[in-house]
Amino acid sequence: MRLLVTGGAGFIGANFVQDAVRDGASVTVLDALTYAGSRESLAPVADRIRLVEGDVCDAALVSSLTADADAVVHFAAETHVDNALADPAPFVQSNVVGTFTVLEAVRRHGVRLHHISTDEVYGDLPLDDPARFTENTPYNPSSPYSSTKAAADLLVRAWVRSYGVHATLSNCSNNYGPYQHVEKFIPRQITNVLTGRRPKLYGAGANVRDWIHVDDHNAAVRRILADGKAGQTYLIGAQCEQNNLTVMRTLLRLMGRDPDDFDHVTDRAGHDLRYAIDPSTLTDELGWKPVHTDFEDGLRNTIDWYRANESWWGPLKEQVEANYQERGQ
Ligand code: NAD
Ligand code: TDX
Repeated sequence: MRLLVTGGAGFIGANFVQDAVRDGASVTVLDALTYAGSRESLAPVADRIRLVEGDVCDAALVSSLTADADAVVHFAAETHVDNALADPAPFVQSNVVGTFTVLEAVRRHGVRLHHISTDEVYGDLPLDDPARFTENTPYNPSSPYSSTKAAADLLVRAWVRSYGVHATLSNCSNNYGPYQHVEKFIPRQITNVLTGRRPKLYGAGANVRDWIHVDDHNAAVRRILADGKAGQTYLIGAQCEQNNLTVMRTLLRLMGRDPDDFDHVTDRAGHDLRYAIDPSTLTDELGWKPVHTDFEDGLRNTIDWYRANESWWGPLKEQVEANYQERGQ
């Protein structure tokens, strides 16, 4: 299969591309190589892919690459909630206009699309309620990031209904694993410890996230690409709800530190309380199940990866922490 993978030099995209190449796919990556994208994340398969540095909003480029593909997997986006709060403009451009551009290209060339989205489009859930997100939960995004992802999802749904575009969508919970940018919660805390900084927890740390290993997310995407129903949305999650305080203390314990050796910092504006996914459509229809079900084991392997790959994340760390410091975080 010839795949065009947008955002394939980012965290989830690079892990996806590495797996897809090992499975025998022929892969072209389109990535703008923003601060979040990196050629090094594709180094293990560099001689077996085509990496095109370009913007997903460039209609002529996206159209010509799409014409040569059997399917497009669309990961490219601005992804960090704190950055969106500081400056939402690139989020509207890359996430909304970028998805529009991809949709017009797949419509023109009759190419299959899988659109990657997030559970954050559903807003948040109360802490003291067992309810989880399903495919029928109404959209209710809270942040500039999640509202642009929601807008993108709605464009995809409209292009399916209005133009018969052959697209599937997936909304996944919080990913962790190798190659995640050090701006995000888990790698930030690991690399804070590794560089002698104190880890930083927003507010009291009561907010709950539903964690999934990136390889389980990507395995689900491959199942959907193979057998997903056109027009269908699939929720991807590994049923691993944890509050941030617990994750912080677990990381510190696994790294041999005192579990309370961290700072409480200014909370995120509009901070979503809880995300939780009911993945039963995916498990019942497509038989997908997560493999990395031991979260502590997954965290231990992730810590080991960051310990062994300082050359990948080291050059990013100073700038990220300078930005956080400016925001009091
Ligand atoms: P990331 O920030 O690590 O990577 C994003 C990639 O997209 C980068 O390589 C960047 O250079 C590229 N990009 C950004 N704007 C672009 C543009 N205009 N043109 C071309 N390339 C551009 O993000 P990630 O965590 O790998 O997320 C990938 C996708 O998965 C996103 O759509 C995100 O919304 C979604 N998602 C992420 C998570 C998570 O926990 N990280 C969970 C659910 C869904
Ligand atoms: O230093 C920190 N301290 C802290 O307490 C950081 C960076 C985050 N947090 C908190 C905020 C969140 O409650 O940890 C939680 C996770 O934060 P992020 O890693 O920024 O993830 P989140 O905001 O939940 O969004 C992520 O999951 C859904 C991805 O960044 C999105 O792209 C994805 O759609």
